[in-house]
Amino acid sequence: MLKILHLSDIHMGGGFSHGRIDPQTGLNTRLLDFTAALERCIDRAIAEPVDLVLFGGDAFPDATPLPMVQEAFAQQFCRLAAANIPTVLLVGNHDQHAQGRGGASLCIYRTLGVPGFVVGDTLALHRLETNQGPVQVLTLPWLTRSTLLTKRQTEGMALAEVGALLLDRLQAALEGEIRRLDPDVPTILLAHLMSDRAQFGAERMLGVGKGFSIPLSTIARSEFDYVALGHVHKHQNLNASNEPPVVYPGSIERVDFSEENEDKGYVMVSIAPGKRGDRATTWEFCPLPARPFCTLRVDVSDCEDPLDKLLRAIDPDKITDAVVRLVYRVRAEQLHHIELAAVRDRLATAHTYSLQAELVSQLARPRLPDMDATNLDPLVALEAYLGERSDLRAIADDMLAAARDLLGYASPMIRVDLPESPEAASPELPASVESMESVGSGSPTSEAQPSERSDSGQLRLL
Ligand SMILES: [Mn+2]
Repeated sequence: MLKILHLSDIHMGGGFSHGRIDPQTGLNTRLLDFTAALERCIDRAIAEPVDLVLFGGDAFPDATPLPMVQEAFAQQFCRLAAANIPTVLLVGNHDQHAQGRGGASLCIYRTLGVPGFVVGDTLALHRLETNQGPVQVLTLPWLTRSTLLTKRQTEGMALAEVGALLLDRLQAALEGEIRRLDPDVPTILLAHLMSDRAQFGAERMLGVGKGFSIPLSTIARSEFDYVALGHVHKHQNLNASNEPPVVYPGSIERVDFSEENEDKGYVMVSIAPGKRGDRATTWEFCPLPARPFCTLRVDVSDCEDPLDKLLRAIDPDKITDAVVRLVYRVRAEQLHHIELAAVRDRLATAHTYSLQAELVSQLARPRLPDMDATNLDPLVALEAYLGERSDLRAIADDMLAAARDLLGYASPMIRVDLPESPEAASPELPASVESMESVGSGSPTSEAQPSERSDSGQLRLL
């Protein structure tokens, strides 16, 4: 029986704004959390021991991690080399430089010749020797235009056409690799991609939009015993028949608030020996004790004693050691009734917290027309937003064009009817909401890194 540990989306060094400085080590506590989660995965791999470890990509938040972050990552994976456990490190979108080349933070393992380590930075078939005999791993790193197409081939093409061509090329290349497979050897596709069937948190829906995704039928092939994916942070199996299982293990720790309600963990896979078609694959999701995230939403705008309501909304026992965000709707004239020191005091059991006051102004007009946010098209939302922002009129068309490009739209815009000017807005519409935020800095302070914030639906890839 071939035993494999499959983990993905480590994002080590990310989410520092949710942590604080650990007084003992001087390191951000979220780095310690992510390291502890990775350590648990490696512990399990060694304790079993497994015959192979597959990493599905996105080691770090970007292509140039800090040396101490690189080191924390290397210290853990190095233990696999010491235990003679073959390991495949796949390059995800976060590991690539902007031009889609490289993945140097992982390629260093190949350069150094770490025994048993393979880096998947191209579409390639690797034959690995394990304690249970040979295994074939087909690596498919995050695909960009430049991976399979030259600039000249895509000149003048709309993004949707490029996407279709890219998919054609991928299918042809995959087909070529599949024909080379030895049917008597267990075979795994290890890929960092967005599948058209993947589900992800509602908050992320707006941000990720309709980027390039790969049909499940392209990857759920009977030639594979298991399809090991990375990219989507929510654990899921895309192929209910399990022939083969097509599994995202998800991230090993919560990267942001969109993962508040998701279990975090890794996957243990077993493949029985035999010929193609006879080999049965079983798998199991193994949860990790990720740090809890907790969003508290309170509307105090209509009450007499806003501080009391705010304090009662916070249960110190329920937020112990959690990363907390307290979002409260409040009227401007209530602000001076809210004694923030008392609120911070009540939040003291949290690991860290942030306070986000949403100002309700009674006279203002609505920011956006009433739209159903759950299946709101991002472009419609952007256009509606820009329609309300006369100060952005000069760059509105450029922003829309850029958004269309990012989202992969080729077709003309869907238009929504908006009032021509602010004066045209109906005074009966509900009050507007503005958001202002202060990051918790009571006893434990956090280093706020605005560029990293993604909880408010900013554009961001997984
Ligand atoms: Mn990714």
